[in-house]
Amino acid sequence: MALQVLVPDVGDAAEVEVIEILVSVGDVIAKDDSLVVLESDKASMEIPSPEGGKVLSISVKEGDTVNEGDQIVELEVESEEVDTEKDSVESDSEPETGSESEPEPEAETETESEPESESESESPTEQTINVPDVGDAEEVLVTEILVKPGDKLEAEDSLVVLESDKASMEIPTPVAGEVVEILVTEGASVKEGDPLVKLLAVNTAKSAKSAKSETAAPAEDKQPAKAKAEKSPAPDASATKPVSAPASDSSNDVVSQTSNKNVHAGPAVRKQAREYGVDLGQVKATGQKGRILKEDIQNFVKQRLAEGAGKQGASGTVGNGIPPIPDVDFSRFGEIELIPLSRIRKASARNLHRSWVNLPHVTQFDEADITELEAFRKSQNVELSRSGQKITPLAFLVKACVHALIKFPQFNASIESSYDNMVYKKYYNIGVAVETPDGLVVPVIKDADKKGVIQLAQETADLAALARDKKLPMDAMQGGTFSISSLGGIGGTAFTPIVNAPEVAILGVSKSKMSPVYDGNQFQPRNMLPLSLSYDHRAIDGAEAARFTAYIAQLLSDLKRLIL
Ligand code: CAO
Repeated sequence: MALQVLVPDVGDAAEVEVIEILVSVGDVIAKDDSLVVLESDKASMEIPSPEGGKVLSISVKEGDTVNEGDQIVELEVESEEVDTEKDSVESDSEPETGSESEPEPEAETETESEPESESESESPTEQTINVPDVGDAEEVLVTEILVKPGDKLEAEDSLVVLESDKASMEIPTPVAGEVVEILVTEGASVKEGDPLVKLLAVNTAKSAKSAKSETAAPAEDKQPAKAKAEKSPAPDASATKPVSAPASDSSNDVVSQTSNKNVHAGPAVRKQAREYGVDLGQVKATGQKGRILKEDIQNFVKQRLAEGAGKQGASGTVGNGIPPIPDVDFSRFGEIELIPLSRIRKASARNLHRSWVNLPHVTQFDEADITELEAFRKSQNVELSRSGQKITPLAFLVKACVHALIKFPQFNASIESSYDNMVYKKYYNIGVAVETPDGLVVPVIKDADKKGVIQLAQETADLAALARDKKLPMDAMQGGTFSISSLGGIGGTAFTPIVNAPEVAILGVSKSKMSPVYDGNQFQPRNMLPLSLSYDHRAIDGAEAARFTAYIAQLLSDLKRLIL
């Protein structure tokens, strides 16, 4: 049967605006799923569905102004108990809608002491402003405190923002006066009748002004009272504090609060922003009339993560206090061309940057005498050439690394970010950095400890070919426990590779060359291979790294031990 869902009682507000439509025709929704967000001067509220069912039609559009009793949607519901009479539906949904979110100051705001008589008394009296009736919600959250001790308020100026599951609402003061004490903290749960703010109340706006001049702090006089600054078209305040505004800086406070007040967002969006620690004032709104949507918060978070930092703070730093590299308009100095970064290059840039800024890197250098190994390898290649196979020094390096990892398990481990545990891995998966036209990728040779040199050589060549053809499956790049970056085919004497976190070490290999090596009696021509082991100093001590690298060099120099 069809069920019309109507705009419920929306408190004091005669008209409210439809800010967001949260369902589409054809949607199947559950009871209490939110249908639309309505917004008055003081509150935004999600209107829940009184029943589960299918949305047959939507009678409003974003930007419409609606009144109590207007139809919002028509639902097809299965329940036989539903009363199709409009009045019944309306009253059913009323408690859920946060319709009490617009408090009626005179009726609902309790005071400790009655205001004095209606005469225009100049003598202020102390009053406590309590949490008014907040509708169905038993407890609501104090998401923002809009005033501070010393602020001079007119009647109806907002004191705090309260938020329930379905609505956020500003609580106004029923009387003019000066704030004496704030009796709640942000984040506190409160219920009807709980004290919010203690005021030195005066009965008329005129007398409030005269009270101001007696106690106003000089700095405050130059600034509009915070609540006044918030008299913007926006309905309610952002639920988060801007990161860059120090709490103690009252001038910053006023500015940031004011900017937050220009934010349009529903309770669910504000809740999400709070959970992510997002300052809504910094989020680009894509909803109607500049309203922030959930997607805007998600995009904001994604963008911040991608940037690895975010907007520059007051100290000229971002993220971990690292100054950002400014974007320069290079076209001012000459012709330029913009070429978008490949997906691989973007991903590797992010990974490398993350490792570089998070891990204290140290690089240990050594050399391996591979004279005999090279003679053996070349002889093997002659034999293998008939089958089209080839072994490069890299296959022996993988083998040597696996031996060393078995002997020094802390290099085949990861450190927990909590620093509680080291995670020792009992499998040996060696990542090999491969240069491709689109950027660096690191395919992984799985269970390298179970494979012989020829198989390792073949697998490396196959993985490199797949990587260059962009055909590497995702799982071929996962599960690595240690990495090797070989630039030996290209050149160089040494370099400092970046650890492929959460691994703790990476072996860099440069080009081997014949060098004169003193044997105690004379110089001998030996083929020396430069090794550069970068490691995460949080997980590995320098002495261990020196032993580990020396052990690899020793294995590469002693072919028999390596092959065994
Ligand atoms: N010293 C001297 N010669 C070496 C050598 C070394 N350390 N390593 C390889 N060579 C030789 C090979 O034997 C081969 O010689 P031949 O052509 O005479 O057979 C030649 O250099 C080319 O080798 P290769 O590069 O094709 O093969 P590989 O197994 O050594 O390396 C791979 C494979 C995929 C690792 C490599 O092609 C590659 O992409 N390297 C770049 C990795 C990179 O960019 N690292 C930087 C990452 S930032 O840390």
